[in-house]
Amino acid sequence: MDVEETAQKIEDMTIRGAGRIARSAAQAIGHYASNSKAANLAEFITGIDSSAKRLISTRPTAISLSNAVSISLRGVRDQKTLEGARALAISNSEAFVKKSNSAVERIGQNAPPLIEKPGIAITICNSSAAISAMVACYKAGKITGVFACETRPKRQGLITVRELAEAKVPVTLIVDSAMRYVMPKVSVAFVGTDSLESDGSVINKIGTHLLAATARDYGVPFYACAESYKFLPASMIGKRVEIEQRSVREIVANAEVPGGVEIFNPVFDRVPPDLITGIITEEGVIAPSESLTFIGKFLGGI
Ligand code: RUB
Repeated sequence: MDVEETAQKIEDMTIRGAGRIARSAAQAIGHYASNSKAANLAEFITGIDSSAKRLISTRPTAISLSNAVSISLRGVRDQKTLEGARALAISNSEAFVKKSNSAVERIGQNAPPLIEKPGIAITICNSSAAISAMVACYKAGKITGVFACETRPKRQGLITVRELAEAKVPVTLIVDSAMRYVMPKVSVAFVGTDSLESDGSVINKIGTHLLAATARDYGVPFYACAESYKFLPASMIGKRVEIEQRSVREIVANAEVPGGVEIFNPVFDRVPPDLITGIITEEGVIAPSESLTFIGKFLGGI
């Protein structure tokens, strides 16, 4: 899929979820590199730079998107020939997609040993990494089922229940505000991660902070599942992840509320590190306080 089509699909959320967004952006860079009709290296670099800019502009919160683009462009500008630059962009983007897919699988493998006593899990939104963890835990006999929050306003919980049901994991759909009601029955929370900051804060779908606070109130361990490329390296120097606001029409249709009523639709929130039991990455499970060291070790050069 070319850059513009990919960008539009990310904007309208046909492609969504931080990992999928990242993989599609890398593939779009690869597509540009394979199909560019640039006459020389300078033209190729200009084209790839504007492709990168277009892709990164689509959604602000998923740092995986800009990291995927940076990783796909690594070393490309230093190439001496057009063909060298083309080949490197293609191989970088292919390697990123492969690594990203295997990271999701490895996150799944790292989850079951964390659970001592089998019970019910809870999740919010739709995350390929969290699904991988929950499916692996179910197969290992570590969870007996999942409560999936509906996730207003876009109801990504419906995708989660479909994916879990397809994987034969018993799943119960609840509205978001039922999370506290069911929490006494829950043994573990697994959520995905849109982005991470160096202090160990996890940014994920709106409601994730509420879920983490509720889990803490009931003594339920709360795990964020995150591929290493979801960290924002610039958070080490104080930059924070921008929280995306989307159209209010995702919440209500035009005539549903009187004119003059303000509607606010922030779609992510930030879970503070003290509410997070652990971050499950493909490189192992870390405490939020280990995030800084983790970024230094695994994200050098972004
Ligand atoms: C998706 C969301 C997901 C993370 C992680 O939000 O918050 O939990 O992106 O997903 P949206 P994954 O639907 O607005 O993109 O583990 O698949 O990367």
